[in-house]
Amino acid sequence: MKTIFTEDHRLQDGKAELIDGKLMPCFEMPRRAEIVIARVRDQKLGEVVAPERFGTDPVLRVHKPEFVRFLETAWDEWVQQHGSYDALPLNWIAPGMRRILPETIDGKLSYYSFDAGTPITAGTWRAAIAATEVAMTGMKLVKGGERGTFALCRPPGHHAGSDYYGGYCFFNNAAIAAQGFRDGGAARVAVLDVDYHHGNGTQEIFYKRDDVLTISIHADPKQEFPFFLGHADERGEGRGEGFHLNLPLPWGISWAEYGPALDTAMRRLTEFAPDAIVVSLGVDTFEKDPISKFKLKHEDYIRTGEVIAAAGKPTLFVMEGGYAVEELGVNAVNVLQGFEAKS
Ligand code: FKS
Ligand code: ZN
Repeated sequence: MKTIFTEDHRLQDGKAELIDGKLMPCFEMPRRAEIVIARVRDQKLGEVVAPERFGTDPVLRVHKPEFVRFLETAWDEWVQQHGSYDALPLNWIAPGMRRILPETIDGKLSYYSFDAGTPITAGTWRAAIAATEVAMTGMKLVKGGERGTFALCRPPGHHAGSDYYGGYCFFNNAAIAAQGFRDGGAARVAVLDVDYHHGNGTQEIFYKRDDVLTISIHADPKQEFPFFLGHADERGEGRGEGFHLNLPLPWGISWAEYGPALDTAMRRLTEFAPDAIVVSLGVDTFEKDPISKFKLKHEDYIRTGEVIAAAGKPTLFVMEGGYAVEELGVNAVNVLQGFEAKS
């Protein structure tokens, strides 16, 4: 299996995030991708290729132009106002308030974000664009006939909505690739999100559509970030009704509960008969993940890959979360090797 990777991910290197009431070193760090690419090479998974340039066109297919422009200029506006250190928002809209775009950078950060865990840095724009190009290059390879391809994206993407960022995500790499498959001629595309956290951005982007089936298996939002989306009764809207599936699971579960949820997801996915699958591949479901509360083990990732392969569809894996940094490579590559074993 080919892996798409670029060193440009290093340009996103935030100092701190607000977590558990403390300003702590960012869990979403460059070393994450370095560990994964090292394991890809070590296991001889396949060729590692650099992304092609796509620019902002594919990004604008799923994100609003004013949001894209905001991210392009946010760092410069922040530096002008405050100086050269990471930008974090401080407050957000509440029901009854009005979502009117403020003129100042602090207001714009609040308008376009949903948490204080996602610093905008000097290199955020370039790293985030590079990650979308990694996903798009992977999409092109799968479209060209590859059975499976790994887009080693960083920063991740599944929390980013059509006009907001947060949860370490700026652009929704998986959604951009899914839309890329559609624009490249696929009639139906499925996005399967196995990250521990609900893929709220992906859900929002495709919620009213019946051409992209979205499925997310995640920690119940009654207990876990992002809290305000990801419940089981969210099934899509309008034409999209029945084309979104949330499978929330409680804290503490292991493969005994996860396996059946994955089977349910794959049954719905197979019934949809997509031309391609995009997997939002988060491995923060791991038992030793420092910010998560599922209990999956190394071997469960092999099983996950096998189960996904059984659908028999061209598949693009897009890297999302995972914070047990030293074990990220093993877990992510286990999924890919499980997939290859059953392809
Ligand atoms: C825990 C607070 C959690 C933010 C968690 C972000 C998770 C990001 C992710 C992604 F794939 F996008 F990277 N704060 N007490 O893993 O879903
Ligand atoms: Zn996650």
